[in-house]
Amino acid sequence: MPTKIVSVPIFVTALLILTLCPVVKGHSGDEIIAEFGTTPTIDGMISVGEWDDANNVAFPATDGNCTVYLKHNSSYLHVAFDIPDNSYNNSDRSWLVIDVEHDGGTVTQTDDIALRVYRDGSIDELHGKGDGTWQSFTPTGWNGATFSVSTRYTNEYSILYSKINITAGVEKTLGIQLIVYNVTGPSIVTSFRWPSGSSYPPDTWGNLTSSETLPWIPEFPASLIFPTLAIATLLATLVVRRKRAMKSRQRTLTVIAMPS
Ligand SMILES: [Ca+2]
Ligand SMILES: [Ca+2]
Ligand SMILES: [Ca+2]
Repeated sequence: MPTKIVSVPIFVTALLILTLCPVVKGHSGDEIIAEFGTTPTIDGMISVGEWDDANNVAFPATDGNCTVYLKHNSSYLHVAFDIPDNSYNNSDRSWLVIDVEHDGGTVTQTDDIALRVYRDGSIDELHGKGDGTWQSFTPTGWNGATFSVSTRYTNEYSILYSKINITAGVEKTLGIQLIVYNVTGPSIVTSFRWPSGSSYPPDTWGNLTSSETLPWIPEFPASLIFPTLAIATLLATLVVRRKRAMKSRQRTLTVIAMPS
């Protein structure tokens, strides 16, 4: 039947379009989606164009809005902080806080980690102890760098998937909190946080996810979409024609086999 011949390729094409087009999702509230992007150079500097393909959030900080960029490259989560801060202190710093198991709670657990990059270029790492305090660990599985001028500093992070229990291609939501510390003396620290109103309990942190259709792996290159659709349609057409030919041959054989 002619209708069936046409409908199969159209069905395959429609299925491919649905599979290849990412679901559009808003970036409102306390959720960030890290989309696939180019791999940045972790030198502390946000170079021209280097983070243009990242999603970002902004929140009020020391001397203006801090902007934080997030993206991934199918092996690493990449994060950059751009922090306006007119008062240099070695201990000015950003915090990238992650609830790896996304299990919330009122105190940080051992899966909750804080990765920190200081304005003087040093880095350190904390893990929750489960008793309301943090414990210091040697930084492993990630790298960070800083770049500072008189009016601001920028921090870049590169975190290996295995550090935060991400498997490429598998959906995973992380808890996330972004913090900026402005240090103006031996014990004077002002902190700024995203999500707004978040604090120490992981229950107050936001969510970090990746593309729903292709979680934590590269987006399908747009340049390959139409060639792939064309090949799929051609293959579907060939399959249908082959089936038609086989049916036709069976009918012929049946006629020949009928007794006269
Ligand atoms: Ca850079
Ligand atoms: Ca400062
Ligand atoms: Ca946790």
